[in-house]
Amino acid sequence: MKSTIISAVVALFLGLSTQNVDLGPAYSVKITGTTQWKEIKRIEKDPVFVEGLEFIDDTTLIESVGQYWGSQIRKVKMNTADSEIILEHSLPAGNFGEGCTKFNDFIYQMTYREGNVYVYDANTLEQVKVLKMPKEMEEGWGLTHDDTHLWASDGTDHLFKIRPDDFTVVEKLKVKDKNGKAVHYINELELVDDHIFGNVLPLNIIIKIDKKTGQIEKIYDFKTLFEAQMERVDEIGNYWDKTNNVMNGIAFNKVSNTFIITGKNWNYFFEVQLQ
Ligand SMILES: [Ca+2]
Repeated sequence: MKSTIISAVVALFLGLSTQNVDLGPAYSVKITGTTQWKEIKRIEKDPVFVEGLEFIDDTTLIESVGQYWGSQIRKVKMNTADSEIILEHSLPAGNFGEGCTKFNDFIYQMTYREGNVYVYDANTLEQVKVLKMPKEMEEGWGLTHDDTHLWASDGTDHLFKIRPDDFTVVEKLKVKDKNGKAVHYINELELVDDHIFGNVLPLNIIIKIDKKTGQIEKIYDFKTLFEAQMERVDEIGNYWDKTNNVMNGIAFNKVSNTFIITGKNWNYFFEVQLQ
């Protein structure tokens, strides 16, 4: 997710579905976390509206770009100090790109409220087919996968285990904190072994969720990375919005055992190690 106000206006203008998650309460949510992580380095990136991020090999990311203008799926090569787009594919007009993940030979990319799931050849990014978003999900937000299934978020307090062949839901997992309280607005996802990591809109935090129980085991606070990004705001121009351009994008590199973290219209991929 989401540029709330702008996309709501654009969605209205385009006559798109108005059935959606009410994001207003998200902006009053307060969740505190730990700073038990360390920054390894910063890598320059093209500032785009990141809605999905995942490594497909140890130096290449897939990145989903959202908004009702310029939505894309792309491959990004990670160099030592910067990054470069090596392949890109634009979505049809009126489709807002959301979570993306690679499973077997295909890359899946959800859309926000348009009901489409685009499936691409993982090598060429050519569109192979279009599936439909499941009726159980209110919207398309984050997407990741394990060895057998895809896992998605829809902006609520649930994660959805999904069949890769037809994108139907086989399990709905409620996410709750240590006091049993539901945690909503779960956004971009990353699955590592038995855990799913998720951004929570609009907070600059990442929650670590037990994939079997939905229990949140740890909450990481990355406010200082957001503050580092704020120092680059002048370069972004007038489409920078402190409320909307928050952290969104987690990708695990199993070779280095580190995570890449970024955000909407951020200038950096931050490489971090979680403890
Ligand atoms: Ca991810």
